[in-house]
Amino acid sequence: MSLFTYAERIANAQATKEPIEKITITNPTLTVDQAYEIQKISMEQTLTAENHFIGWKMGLTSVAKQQQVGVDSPIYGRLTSSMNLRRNEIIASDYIHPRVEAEVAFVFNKAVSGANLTPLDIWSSVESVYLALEVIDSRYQNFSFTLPDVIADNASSTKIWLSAQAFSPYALDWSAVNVVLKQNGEEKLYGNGAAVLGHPIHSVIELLTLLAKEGRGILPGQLVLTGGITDAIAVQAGDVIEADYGQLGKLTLFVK
Ligand code: 0L1
Ligand code: MG
Repeated sequence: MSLFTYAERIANAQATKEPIEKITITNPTLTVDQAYEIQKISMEQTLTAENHFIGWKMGLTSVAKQQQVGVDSPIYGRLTSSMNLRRNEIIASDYIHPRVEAEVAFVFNKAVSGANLTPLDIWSSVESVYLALEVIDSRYQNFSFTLPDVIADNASSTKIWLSAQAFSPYALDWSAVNVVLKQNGEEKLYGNGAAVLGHPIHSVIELLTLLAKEGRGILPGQLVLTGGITDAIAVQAGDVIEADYGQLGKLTLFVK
């Protein structure tokens, strides 16, 4: 099967909400590079005048998630404008098995590129930081995949809900942010910014290192979702999900 065919199968699973068998069942030798190519093909096919590329997301940024998939490096996915929710609401039946996790997102106002940069190389390009809820939804049966599978599936990217308030990158130490993720008022998960590779800025360093292999970087205006501070929580119709970031505020997502 060609990489184009795999890209089509993933896009079809998303459109029909019929999960597919992971690619590595039939193609166990699928490489990480081939998987990124599948991601690129499938995501480029979604681009239109109304759905444009807005940035990147990092996934598998916590040790717990990496252990789950048996890897020691994070992955990236592509974000497009149609993923950016206009209201803090999703319809559960629009997805296969949606989950929600709490993150922080950086918006850049200057281009930055290169492998193995330091935090200092990056901070001057960050315009602002937003609190973020990410909705993820694997297009694979049982949310089960290997590393190449999940890369091909655009790192399970689905939707994003950002805080209305933009914070200065220097407002606080983003590794010290504590988040409580509540489901219908019940505290379900706890997280700390340090869960994201020690500090969310390290997630950007990893992203830039991965992008540098392809001669790419982050451009002005682009958004980077840095990775789960909390683990992801499975949601269903009727749920109200709240991420409480303490003094920074709260984000709420209604699941209809
Ligand atoms: O945003 C994420 O960390 C998801 C990365 C892919 C793994 C998953 O779907 O849980
Ligand atoms: Mg995430």
